[in-house]
Amino acid sequence: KKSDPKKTAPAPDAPEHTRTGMSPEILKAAFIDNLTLAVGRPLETAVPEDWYQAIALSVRDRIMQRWVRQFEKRNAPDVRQVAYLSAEFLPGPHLGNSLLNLGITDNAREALAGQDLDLYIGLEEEPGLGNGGLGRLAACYLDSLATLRYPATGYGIRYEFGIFDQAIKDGWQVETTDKWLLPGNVWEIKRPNFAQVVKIGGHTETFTDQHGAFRVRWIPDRVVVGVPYDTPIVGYLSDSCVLLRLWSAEAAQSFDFADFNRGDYYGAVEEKVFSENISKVLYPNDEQLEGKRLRLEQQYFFVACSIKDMIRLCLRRGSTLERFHEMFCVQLNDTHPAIAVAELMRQLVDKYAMPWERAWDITRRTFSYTNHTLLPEALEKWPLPLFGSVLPRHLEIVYEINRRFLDEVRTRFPGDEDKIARLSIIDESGEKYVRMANLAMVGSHTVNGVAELHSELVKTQLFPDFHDLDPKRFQNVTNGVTPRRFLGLSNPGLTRLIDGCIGDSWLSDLDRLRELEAFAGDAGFQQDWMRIKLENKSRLARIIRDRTGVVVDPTSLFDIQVKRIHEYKRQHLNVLHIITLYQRLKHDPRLQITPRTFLFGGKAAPGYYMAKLIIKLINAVADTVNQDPAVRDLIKVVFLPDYNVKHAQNIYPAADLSEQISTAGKEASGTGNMKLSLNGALTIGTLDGANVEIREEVGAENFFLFGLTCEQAARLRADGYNPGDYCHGDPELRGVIELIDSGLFSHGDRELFRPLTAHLLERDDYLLMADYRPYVNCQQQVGHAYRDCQHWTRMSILNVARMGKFSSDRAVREYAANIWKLKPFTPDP
Ligand code: NBY
Repeated sequence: KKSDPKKTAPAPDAPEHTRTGMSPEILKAAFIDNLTLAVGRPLETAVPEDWYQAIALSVRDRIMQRWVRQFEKRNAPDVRQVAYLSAEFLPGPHLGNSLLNLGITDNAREALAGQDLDLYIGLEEEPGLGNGGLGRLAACYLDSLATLRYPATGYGIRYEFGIFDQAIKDGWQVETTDKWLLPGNVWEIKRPNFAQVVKIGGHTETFTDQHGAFRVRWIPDRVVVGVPYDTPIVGYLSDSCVLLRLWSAEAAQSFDFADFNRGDYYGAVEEKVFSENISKVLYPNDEQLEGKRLRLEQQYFFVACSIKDMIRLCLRRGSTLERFHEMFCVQLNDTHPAIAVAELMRQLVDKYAMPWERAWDITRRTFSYTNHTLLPEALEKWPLPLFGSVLPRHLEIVYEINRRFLDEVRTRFPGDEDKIARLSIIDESGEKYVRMANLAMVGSHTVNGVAELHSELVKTQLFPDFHDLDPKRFQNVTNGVTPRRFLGLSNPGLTRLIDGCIGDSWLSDLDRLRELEAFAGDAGFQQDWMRIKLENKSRLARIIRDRTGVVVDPTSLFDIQVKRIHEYKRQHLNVLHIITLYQRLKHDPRLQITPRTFLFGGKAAPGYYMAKLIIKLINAVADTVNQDPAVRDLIKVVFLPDYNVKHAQNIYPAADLSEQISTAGKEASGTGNMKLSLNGALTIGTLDGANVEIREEVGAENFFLFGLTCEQAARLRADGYNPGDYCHGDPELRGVIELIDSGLFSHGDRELFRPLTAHLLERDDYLLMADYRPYVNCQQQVGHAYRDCQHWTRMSILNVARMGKFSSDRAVREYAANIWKLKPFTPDP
């Protein structure tokens, strides 16, 4: 056994500041101080919520110490930092993770002698400021940026209401508002002194300045104030922090604005309410755009605040804006912040009177853009009249950017007007739109996809014309996940076992997990491995029972699909398999199958009818199957409501099988696939997104592959796909569809699921019918493999051992080296 002493308590020879204030004695004093001074509670009457606050504040104090100590390093003249612009961040509860990253979990436990730290950690409401993978990825990257000591800020929106809470009533999803701020948020610090004023609407005017130059000014019809709230994020066993700076909209109080509401008190109040609307609520759509004015205002609001903040910092450090791109690189997390391209141009040209060419050069050197989707319905475009009415000056700037860009294109491809129409930032094929992806492309020096396959498709399917123009601009950075939260924090049992085997440096050097390969065949190690998985499953079984009333057997195969509900992710293909097993058990009362627990979790966009119907179908099948004595408890189906980061942390460690079954070519990367495999689940999956690379890493023999490849899918569609043929040619599949249509799962209602089955038989955009038989057969192999405990465990160990590549540390290093050209801080002496 190797051991690495720095894991829990900083070693005696660790840098001074990482040692002080971390002992159990000092932590205890800090908890009590904060309980008294900040929470204002006598020890005797303190309730768990008070303790949570006191502990969290004490932890925040220690993070702030690191933040302040870094001030000079951060502000040194040659330091370049990355601004990660994202409309979404899904950090998950902070306390447990911060304790882990500071290396003081055990000391805090000792300081609380006898009290239940886990109870306090469990009280924290998570900031649900994102929809899914994209928001969670941003949070993983902040963890890695801090851990690897890169200078960075995450800029986003402090939504008052994050992603809705999901309840299930009568099998249907019901949404309620997420009130994450109600109990207060101890992690954030309001910074009113760095507030920014943002203009919206109105018109533009031209004028001649004192030097006789032709200039434009924007006369808005509204202004709002953006107030930043800062949450420092500490790195793992690092003296480094990054900042998550989220903007909240407030009314402009002192702004002497037009005279229409002078003396009009109620008008002024209305104005206030109006302003605050901007950061009120997160749009709960993933992969489906909602062309609402308020959404565009949100995007512009946080982007304008963030760009102005960067300009402020640049000038405060004594630099001129000529060097803006040397001080900041800005990563656009999808196109949601793409308006930043036009906003930086506006600032440089209109406000700082820079010549266009110079400003454009700086802008192009500043931005890079990450694409997260190929789905056409998810590509952002704004109707031109709407765009112009919210951002009149930006529309002019976009036109000018486009004019100059298309002039260049014309000289390279003379006469190719079709190409020009495809490249144009303005879609003029019918009703006119501003294409945000084209704006992001034109305004960035680099664009990247999020998995190798996806990055290829970005070049060949999504932006072939841009690729023709400048292939060097295209890169791949395969996504990664933080092993701190998703293994160290959420799977302490497995973490201890791994520590005991290979030492504990793997948590910040995930490639070292490879050393586990040597133990994959070790009988004793396998025993421990299985015992921990069973403990994790038993814990999840209790949570399932408490939250849904369903009793599941922890020794059954835990077959898990947790992610947003979407047709392309094919939760309903999973359901077709469940019904297949059900049908077999009904036909043959003595059939032996591997006992399974099917677990689903995920939210549907509130306006996405088909996704909601899929949730209803899962619950309907669950009700029928779980009750039916003919099933003999061999299969259980559970829909765990309100899937979020907190629940995910309980689910991943308990998974045996990870369902990654999207139609090939549709899932950009996936990150849940990585988290599940990192916790020892085997994957059943298609060759889509990062599944391809996961399979490459873990070895084909440790991965259950099925289904069409993306080339085969394309060919099938091109040749004229007829889903009905598959159904009629496969009696078992036909039986499954007929069973749904019979009303068996819907109290005799034969119409309820008809839209779903009809779609599968008539259109089947996501090729479920074509992939059904390969999937069901592959699942049979899974069931069979699970019966060989030793072999399964060996595959599980090898999956974990080979997950090193999928650390967000690797991904962030790639961004830093290849895109941002960023250097980490040197550690304190
Ligand atoms: O980004 C996801 C991809 O589907 C997944 O494959 C990938 O691993 C992950 C990280 O790269 N995309 C995603 O989560 N997208 C959204 O949440 C989202 C949110 C809002 C909007 C669009 C997409 N929107 O248009 O408002």
